[in-house]
Amino acid sequence: MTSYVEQRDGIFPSVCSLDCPDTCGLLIHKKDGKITRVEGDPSHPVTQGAICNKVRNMASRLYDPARLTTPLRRTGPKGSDQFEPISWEEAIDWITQKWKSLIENYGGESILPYSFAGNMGRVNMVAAGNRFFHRLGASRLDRTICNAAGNAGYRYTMGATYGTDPEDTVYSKFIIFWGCDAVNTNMHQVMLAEKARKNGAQIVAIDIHQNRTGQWADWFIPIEPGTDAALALGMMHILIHENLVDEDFLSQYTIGYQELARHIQSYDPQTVSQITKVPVEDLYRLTHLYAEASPAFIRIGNGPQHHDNGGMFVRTVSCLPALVGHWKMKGGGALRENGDFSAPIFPLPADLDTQSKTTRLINMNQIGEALTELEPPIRALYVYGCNPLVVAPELNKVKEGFARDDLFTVVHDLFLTETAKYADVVLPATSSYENLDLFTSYWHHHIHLQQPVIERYGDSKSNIEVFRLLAEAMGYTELSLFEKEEDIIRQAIEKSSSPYFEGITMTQLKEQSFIKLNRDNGPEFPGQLPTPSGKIELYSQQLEEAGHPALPTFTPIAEKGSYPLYFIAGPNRSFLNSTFSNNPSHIKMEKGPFLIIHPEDASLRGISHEDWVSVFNDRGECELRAHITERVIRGTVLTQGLWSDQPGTNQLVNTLTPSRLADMGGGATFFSTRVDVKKR
Ligand SMILES: Nc1nc2c(c(=O)[nH]1)N[C@H]1C(S)=C(S)[C@@H](COP(=O)(O)OP(=O)(O)OC[C@H]3O[C@@H](n4cnc5c(=O)[nH]c(N)nc54)[C@H](O)[C@@H]3O)O[C@H]1N2
Ligand SMILES: Nc1nc2c(c(=O)[nH]1)N[C@H]1C(S)=C(S)[C@@H](COP(=O)(O)OP(=O)(O)OC[C@H]3O[C@@H](n4cnc5c(=O)[nH]c(N)nc54)[C@H](O)[C@@H]3O)O[C@H]1N2
Ligand code: SF4
Ligand SMILES: [Mo]
Repeated sequence: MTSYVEQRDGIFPSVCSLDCPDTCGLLIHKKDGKITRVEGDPSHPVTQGAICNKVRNMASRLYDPARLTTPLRRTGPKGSDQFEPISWEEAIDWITQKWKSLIENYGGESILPYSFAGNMGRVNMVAAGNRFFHRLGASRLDRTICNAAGNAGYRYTMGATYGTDPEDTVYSKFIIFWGCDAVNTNMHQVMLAEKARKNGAQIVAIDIHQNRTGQWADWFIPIEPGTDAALALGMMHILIHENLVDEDFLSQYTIGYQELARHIQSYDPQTVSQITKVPVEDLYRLTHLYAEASPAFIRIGNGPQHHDNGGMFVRTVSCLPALVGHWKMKGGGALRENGDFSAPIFPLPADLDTQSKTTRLINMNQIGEALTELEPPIRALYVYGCNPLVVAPELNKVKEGFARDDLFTVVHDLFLTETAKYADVVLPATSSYENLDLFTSYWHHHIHLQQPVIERYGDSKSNIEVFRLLAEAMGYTELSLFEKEEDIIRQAIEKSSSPYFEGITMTQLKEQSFIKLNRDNGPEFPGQLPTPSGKIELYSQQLEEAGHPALPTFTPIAEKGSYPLYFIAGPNRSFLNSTFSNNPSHIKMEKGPFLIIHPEDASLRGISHEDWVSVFNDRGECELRAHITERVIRGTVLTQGLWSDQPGTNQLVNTLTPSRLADMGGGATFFSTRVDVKKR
């Protein structure tokens, strides 16, 4: 059969590779070998033919004239955009000579890979780099920038990131989007909730500003940043006092109810209302609607876990469905993520699993400190699928680290990103549409095979192709370092020890392009959970052993200090983190980075609508245009989108955010930032 790439015209199945929960099935339209249109696959049960605007316009990114076509060598100072083309042979030779000498003099731990989910393909994001850097003996990266605190918190309660099947949420009768801007960030959950609404469901959004999701919801509840655990504890207080709990469910499926019932006494509605600024009557109304719905569903967003107390927030909210017993009803429960259903499929191959020593682990949220303070120092970085000089916290420190003259940096990307400008060698990456890869979702249960649909762009290479070249030049001989994509994928799905993959074959996946995991094949849910007790842990001994309160608890966020405003810089609609922030087509859709500020906070500072303002704290400063609206609560300012630093701008929001770690999982605390604002 001719491959999709060889067929110059036609419509081909594909999958979105971006770090978005929806992992959409796509149809790629081609004419003369080039993509002319990208649409949602109408036959995909979750995508249902609908995709976001940013990916409908994917072709403008793929064919953006700024895309890299050859390897480059830096000729100007670090951070400049002065580079000259070199060949792949020269690039690989230079990198591996440098690494060999570093390994000989300082050991493999002097080298650090830095990567995240720019392309969610399991071969290119996970398997290839893990194998290669394990063989090299490099320092290990703790990949904590996204969801680490929240997932750690959820696991204390539920054992794994196992939540409601989102396709079942059409049966929910009461849906809470809790710190989740789903209209922008998880649009298919909105489509499913819309169906539920047609069947009588009510939709609530709890957020620090009335974003698009809050405007679409039936009821928007504004809350003080970082106080959500208190709100959930207040709900528990009312549920327990009014005996709205499901005692049968509690005795069969949970441990620690008696301890919890005593513990929540201190979270009476008045106290909780003072902490959260949610009026007492709203707290009662929310709790009653929640308990009386059959069933209720909570979509737990990523936002509130980007606070100092983010782990405990998720740990706490994830106890609520157990109190009312809604896990037993179709469409009831909660969903933080569902990634653990498809996670354990890429164990290290036997020929590499021979080293007894594990190397040092470096938290990616503290890359600035790691590069400027760590002993023995990191002397070389290999960055792929990630743009730390836009997305990592405490950017000025990160820049200081990347600017070190004695640091040898390689960046593999599709574009000359802010990070790539600090590289000694830049390598051009293929897009996911040029690769063979396996995709799993961290929200729904379908897995996808991406078969290459277009020719590679210029002289670009995929992550795994580069790792094979590097392995060869390093003189490594382990066969698993040279394994083909198809063999890695076949083994991952057909030899997986996961019950959810049982019966799925590569042949089937090639024919159908996506298949739903068999969730019912696993242990009974929520009957046999991977917690120490096998039950939902309202009381967690494990948490206590890790130095936290064993019961759900509210702890105020750490950063108070002398700056009067919270600063919350989250994602926007038209970018995917910093991806698209350098593409003129997508910048145009978004218009500009704005500072959203309450009228009273603006007038206190003499700021008018559309004024340019400086947002500042001890870590740095950035400049944004003020948008005055009552949709944001007083005392909090916010901005949306991780904008690149276009010439003449000063809009890198992470200049202001702290590299302090959250309470659990080494997670990031982007949203626990304090600032002040003044007219520029
Ligand atoms: N269009 C688009 N989609 C995306 C992304 C993107 O960049 N653009 N990024 C993807 C990625 S990597 C992720 S992790 C997800 C994230 O998507 P979401 O899960 O929606 O998380 P965020 O957008 O980070 O934050 C959600 C909301 O939390 C609110 N928030 C902040 N602090 C608090 C608080 O203390 N309490 C409450 N209740 N709310 C608070 C913010 O105002 C925001 O509206 O989206 C993915 N999808
Ligand atoms: N202030 C603030 N900061 C945040 C957040 C926030 O809400 N607020 N969100 C945080 C979150 S949740 C996340 S997940 C992170 C995300 O941060 P990142 O993981 O850095 O995500 P992107 O900014 O999308 O950058 C991905 C890069 O990978 C490149 N890429 C794409 N495909 C490939 C490929 O196949 N190979 C290679 N080598 N490169 C490829 C893209 O071109 C892009 O430059 O940002 C975090 N930073
Ligand atoms: S970014 Fe999300 S919503 Fe848009 S196409 Fe990709 S998976 Fe679907
Ligand atoms: Mo993320």
